[in-house]
Amino acid sequence: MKCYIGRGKDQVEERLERRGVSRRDFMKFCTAVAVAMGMGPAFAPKVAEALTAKKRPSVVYLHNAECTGCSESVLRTIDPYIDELILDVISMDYHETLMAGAGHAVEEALHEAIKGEFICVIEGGIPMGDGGYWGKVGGRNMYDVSAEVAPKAQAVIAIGTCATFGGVQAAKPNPTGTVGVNEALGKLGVNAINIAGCPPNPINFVGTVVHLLTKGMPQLDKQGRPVMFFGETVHDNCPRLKHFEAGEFAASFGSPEAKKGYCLYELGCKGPDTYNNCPKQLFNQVNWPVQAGHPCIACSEPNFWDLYSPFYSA
Ligand code: FSX
Ligand code: SF4
Ligand code: F3S
Repeated sequence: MKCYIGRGKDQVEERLERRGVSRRDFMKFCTAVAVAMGMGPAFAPKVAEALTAKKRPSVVYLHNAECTGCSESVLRTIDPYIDELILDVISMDYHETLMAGAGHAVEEALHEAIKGEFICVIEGGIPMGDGGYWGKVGGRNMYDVSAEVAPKAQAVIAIGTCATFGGVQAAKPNPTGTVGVNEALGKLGVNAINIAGCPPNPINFVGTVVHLLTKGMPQLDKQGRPVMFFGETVHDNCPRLKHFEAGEFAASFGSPEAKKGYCLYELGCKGPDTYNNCPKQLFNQVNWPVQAGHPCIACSEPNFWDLYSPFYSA
């Protein structure tokens, strides 16, 4: 999957156009990324420049213990072009679930990719129990693969709550001893940027890559999450907030009150405790859980399966 390293701006734009992504669509996407980064629309040309630069670091994308929902979130978008856009603007050189190749050929591709400069993206938690027996890729356990690749990277991005904090497989009793990337690899000097969320918003991932390319390491919160995306709670920006403040709560799903936009707190909403930008950066720029009538389940917080369940009670 050697893709676009060394390709110039014109080639990238030409390629996008062949796939039905006009310059206008591309700039719209760059504006959305710029706004999500808190830089304002005027930063969009810089985003475009970073994503179409002649020499971009390649991305090596590893999978560990998870559901692949993070990759799905990046790829299964309502606008058919966005997946092409993301794959075309990022130089994705190795991705375990998207590569057409298999076996020794891809093992070689991985070893080639990590000889140069690259950003390592890790999706999924790392099973540490029983000597790492619970998850293997190419005959090696997930810890060994990540421990070989991540310390060589210019930057490491943990994508999704499984990679950041362990996620669903780390929920009690965590039979596989799964932990997040920083817990597993911190002792090797890895300091991953945590793009939390189950799944995370793809804009937060692309925005992080753009930040690394244009301004270096973003400012992180105590949980290792970029403040530009995780600096405010879901509750802070929720369109139902005025009803919360007025004491207007929906008592059941699908009730007239729920439809009128009343607050979902009594149905279990964890928005007040959850740092994420969902209300501002809708998924696919279309919708997000609370707008669709479902409480926030704190999916971008550490140990949310244990700490925030049951999900449907206050
Ligand atoms: Fe799944 Fe990613 Fe959740 Fe985890 O997501 S959407 S279980 S965060 O690692 O694939
Ligand atoms: Fe806060 Fe949730 Fe109510 Fe929105 S629905 S105002 S996030 S408690
Ligand atoms: Fe997750 Fe809550 Fe957003 S459940 S997707 S952080 S609304």
